[in-house]
Amino acid sequence: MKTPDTLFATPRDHIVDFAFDASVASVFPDMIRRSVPGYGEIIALTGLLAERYAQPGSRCYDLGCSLGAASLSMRRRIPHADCSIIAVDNAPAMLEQARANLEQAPGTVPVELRCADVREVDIEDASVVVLNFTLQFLEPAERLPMLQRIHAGLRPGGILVLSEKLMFANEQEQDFNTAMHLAFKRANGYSELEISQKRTALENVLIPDTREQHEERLRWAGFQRSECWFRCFNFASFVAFK
Ligand code: GEK
Repeated sequence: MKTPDTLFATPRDHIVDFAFDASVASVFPDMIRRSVPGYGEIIALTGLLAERYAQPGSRCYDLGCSLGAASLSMRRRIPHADCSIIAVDNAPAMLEQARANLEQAPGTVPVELRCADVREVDIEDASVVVLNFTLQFLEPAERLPMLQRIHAGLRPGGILVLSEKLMFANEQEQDFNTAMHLAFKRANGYSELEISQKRTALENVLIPDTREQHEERLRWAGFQRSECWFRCFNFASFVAFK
């Protein structure tokens, strides 16, 4: 059974910036499912995207893999045994749990776990690269160089799957989506205290962009085309084609 997320349930005198430490790793599946509308769909459908776009003998990357959900989904679906998956995260507590999850569900495609910063990982001979709710944690100025490196490391015909929390330039759109996200978290049992303490902890750490910023940046990075293939309130996933 998933350990329930109660990390922000009791009042804190001082809220420090959110960190992916052992306490987060232990409740992560429950936390992300209750906080990100559409997370389960995005994970499952990432497997289908990998099934279609993984090329024989190529590498698939899961950058900011957390507990390895997207890697597991890709491994279930990739039809080429000579592919490999490289799953990267810089939080040792998250990777430790990812290792245990991957060992419990063996598959034919090998998965290499790397404890590293995604900004420093060489992307080579790739057909599928997944950035599932990770780009939003990089400094805004570091986002374009990251996408450029991914584009350079992809084979022709390869794809980037980019999932992110969105913000909106239009005030009414922002208000509607913020309100519905709040309703989603309340409906999943989070209290007002938990919601507001977590918001404070994430304030300086998770900086969202608008859909237009993402689409423009993907073009600047060299992708010939991108599509927003999934959206639920203020969460979206794009697929960008090389
Ligand atoms: C999923 N993709 O379940 N280098 C490496 N890892 C990083 C970096 C960095 N510079 N910055 C953040 N991370 C996952 C969910 S969670 C999203 C991704 C969330 C890692 C960080 O340690 C964490 O594990 C992950 O990116 C973000 O499909 O919690 O909202």
